[in-house]
Amino acid sequence: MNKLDFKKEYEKRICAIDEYIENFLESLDDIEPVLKDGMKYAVLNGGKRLRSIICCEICRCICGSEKAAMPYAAAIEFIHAYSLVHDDLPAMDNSDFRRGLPSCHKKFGEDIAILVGDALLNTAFDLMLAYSEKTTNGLDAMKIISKNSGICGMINGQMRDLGMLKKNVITKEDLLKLIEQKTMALIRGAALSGGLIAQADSKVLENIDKYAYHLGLAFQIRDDFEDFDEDEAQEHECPNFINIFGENKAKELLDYNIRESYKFLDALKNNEFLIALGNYLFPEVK
Ligand code: GRG
Repeated sequence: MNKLDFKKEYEKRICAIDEYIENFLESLDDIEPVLKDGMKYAVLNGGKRLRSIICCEICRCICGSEKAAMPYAAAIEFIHAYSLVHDDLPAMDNSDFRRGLPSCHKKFGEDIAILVGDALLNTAFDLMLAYSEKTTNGLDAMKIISKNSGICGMINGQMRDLGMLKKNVITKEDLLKLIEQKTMALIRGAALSGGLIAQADSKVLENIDKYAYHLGLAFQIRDDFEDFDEDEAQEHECPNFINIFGENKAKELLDYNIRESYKFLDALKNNEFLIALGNYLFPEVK
């Protein structure tokens, strides 16, 4: 897929997810307008839609349509958005900006931002539940998303992250364990839920999981390279792949994991868009 076609396809997919999310949120009645505005602000303003697109695209590669995956993809975006809203709060990462705009608590106040995060998480499960009986493997898809975003995944990863701040020595194993849950788990949940809804067999699901594992790891290393530059500017050092593994090793790991992710995509038919997505996110890895 050439760059121009990819851009068009990517835009198309972002629009489809945003339209679904917007229509869904609009259809909810009797909600305090500020709560709905906060939810829309947190989920719709910018963002790459990486996890939801992966969920839909994996489904499309296997069964030819992404339609059945859409409610799950939207739910994953809700969960991702809630995690960002809560992560930005003063009690967590204390970030004033998100996606180039004031973070949710800066725009709406801390009290409302906490409720916006809660509402996004709860709504994600409402949405998945509404489809779980009429979608083949819908319940399994919901379970994998729940597991990967909850106390066996993202929430525990965030807890480990908080614990790191109190540790004097952080090992490579500590960092990997933290990232596997905080960042990679939701990406794996997104990919696997798409595969489950497409009724992929266990061998295909294994390949999908490995694809998402390697992509998720590379994604975090890239994020750490970006944070590392910011941290240097702030003269304060957070534990990340660059200061724990060293710049060269971190770069080597990033390249290795992207190449591995492509290997596991080979097992999927119609994988052109996902390969092009990898090239777009990591243009330096050939
Ligand atoms: C509060 C339970 C809870 C969890 C927070 C996601 C997270 C856990 C923290 C965000 C901080 C961070 C540096 C995460 C690692 C990489 C990451 C998830 C970046 C943001 O994801 P993108 O780049 O965001 O996909 P967009 O804005 O494109 O949707």
